[in-house]
Parts: sequence; structure tokens; C-alpha cells
Amino acid sequence: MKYDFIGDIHGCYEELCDLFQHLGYEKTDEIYIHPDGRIPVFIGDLTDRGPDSFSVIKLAYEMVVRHEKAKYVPGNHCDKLYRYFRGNNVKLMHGLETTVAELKDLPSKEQQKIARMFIALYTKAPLYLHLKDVQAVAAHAGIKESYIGRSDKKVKSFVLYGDTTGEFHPDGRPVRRDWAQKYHGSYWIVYGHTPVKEPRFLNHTVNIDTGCVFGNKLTAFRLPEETTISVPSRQAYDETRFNSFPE
Ligand SMILES: [Mn+2]
Repeated sequence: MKYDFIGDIHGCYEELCDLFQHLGYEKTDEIYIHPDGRIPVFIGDLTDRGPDSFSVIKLAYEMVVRHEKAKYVPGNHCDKLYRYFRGNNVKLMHGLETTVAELKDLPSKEQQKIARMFIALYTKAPLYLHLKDVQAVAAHAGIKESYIGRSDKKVKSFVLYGDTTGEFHPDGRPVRRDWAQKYHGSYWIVYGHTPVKEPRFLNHTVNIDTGCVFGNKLTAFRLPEETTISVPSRQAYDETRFNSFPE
């Protein structure tokens, strides 16, 4: 199988459509299909901060759950939105407030439909995906080699939030260890979560969160080709979001 891993979309629906077109996908009534049968893999953080989280949820739901033509692993923002939809008391910050504002603008029937779609998408998703045919693991914030095959609490926290130390920067961002520096496995680890200006290749890992929602670009990584394709963002550029990593 051939795969197109797609980094953190964060509600940038138009850029996602641009990217599918660029990758050679064709739009049918509801979904994008590649003539060569390529499989898109959404690597988490579909929503929050960007302008159109619901269109992204709908498209991901149609492609992953209903038509089974794409795969998806959750990100930390997905985890939080899931808990919000389940009625948990989550703080409306870090971009969740934009998704909730979109929600409140809809009639309640539509709100329930979106919630049902997202809950179905999230509950069906594995914490990370091990794609043996291309020797790759897709995990939102990455994964340590020794965690592959496990799905306990520690692994869940790592794949959603990364290798955090428990400390925080003055601006509130968590301090993270650079796990990719120490990765020596033979599988590709495809991840996102921390915005970088260019896809970051290191020790058979690749970070493809090129900060679309912060005005940079939306990126796909293709296997088995080992190439990246990006489309420019339509959002306002925020330089401050790209200084966090590597530190
Ligand atoms: Mn994330």
C-alpha cells in the first residue's frame, strides 16, 4: 500500500483540499480518492484554532469511518474535544474555544450530528498506527521504539502530548525532550504536534507539522517514496509559534 501522511490540520479545511488536489486525489461527492489507491493517514489535531474545524471533522469521518478510505490517529486536541463532547469539564483554551464557537453557531441537531461523527471517529482510532508494509509508525507526537506494541497510560500520554518533562516555559508551553534525537529504530516514525518551518527529518523520524494554522504550510509525507509535498497556508503568519523546538 502507498500512504500519504497528513500533518496537523487544525481546522484549515481549504488548505487540506488544496493538499489533496496537489497529491493527485480526486473529489467525489463526499470524499477524496486517489486513482492509484493511495491511503491518506491523518496524524491528529484535526480541529481547533483554524477557521473550519467542522468541515475537517466531516471529511475525516466520511473518509475514515464511513468509507474506510483513510486512516486516523488522534492528537491532544482531538482528545480534548472528545472529552468536551462527552460532557467533561474541559477548559476552553488553546484553540478549543474556536471549535466550540463554531459549534454554538449551529442548530442543536447539527451540533449533535457533529458530536456523533467525532466520537465515532475518535473511539474507532488506535493510539498510533503500525503500518508494517511500509515499515512505519504514525503517532501524533511521536513514539519511543520501546513503546511500539504497547497501549498503556504512559504510551497514551507520549503519543498525544510528547515527551514532556512536567515543567513549563514562562509562556505556558510544556518543556519537551527531543525523543527523536535518541531514536535508533529502523521503522519510520511519522509525527507532528510541534510546529516546524520545514519537515524535520532525524534518525528515520519525520515531523510534518509545518504549522499551517500559524500561517506556514500544510505538509504530507509519502511512503514508500519518502518525499514530502506541501501547500501554502491561507492563515496569518505567526513567527513566534516556530521557535519552540528544537530548543
Ligand atoms: Mn498536537
